[in-house]
Amino acid sequence: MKIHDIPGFPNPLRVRIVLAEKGLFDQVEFIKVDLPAAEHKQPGFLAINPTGTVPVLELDDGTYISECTAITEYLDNLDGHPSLTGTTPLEKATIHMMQKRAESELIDAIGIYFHYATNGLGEGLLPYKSPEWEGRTHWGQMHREKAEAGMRYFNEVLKTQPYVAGDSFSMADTTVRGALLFAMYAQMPVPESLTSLLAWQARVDARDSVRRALAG
Ligand code: GTS
Repeated sequence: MKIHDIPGFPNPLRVRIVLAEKGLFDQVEFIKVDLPAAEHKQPGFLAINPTGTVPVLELDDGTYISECTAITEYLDNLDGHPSLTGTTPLEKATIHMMQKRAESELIDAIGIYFHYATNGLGEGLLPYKSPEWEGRTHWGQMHREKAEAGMRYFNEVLKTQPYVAGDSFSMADTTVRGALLFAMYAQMPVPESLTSLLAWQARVDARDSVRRALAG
């Protein structure tokens, strides 16, 4: 298997944590995609993921799977013992619900803020981020506020349970962790008042898998 991504980046981190959780980190080949140079917006990459985003999983038979949730489902179920995506109908539904909230309210919102209201990844990618659009900064700022509200929401969730989708570490936690990495790059750190979210981050960062994935 191959993973097309770039180390140290937020959405790639989500899948790298999954690889480490499943003991697969050393069994995949990582192929670096140059995001600042907009390699992911060129025809060669768009042929493997028309959405133009990383990460992408490439299977040995040439199948390409994009979207962190889809990649996670695949990797988690390979050994027949899913540990990150749930086993009962209720677990599966809850994990997907919470991870979707983490995408929409946090990681995607931070991404929009980063790419539209700041310099983002710089000149190479700017042409793909609507540089002529007058409303782009305002739109970006709106998403920063959305992400700040998302942080407050997850802080409330984590007041009453140890992990984002309940009692166990799951795919939903990988999404929130990726989001907080993105928040750091976007210079919107978690406010000190959100103590449950910060305690969760410390707890999650103590996991071997997360340490490994953060190391690149
Ligand atoms: N929903 C996608 C997924 O789950 O894979 C999101 C993927 C995504 O947005 N990836 C970012 C990307 O490729 C990488 S990162 O910024 O999170 O590290 N962005 C490219 C771009 O041009 O915005």
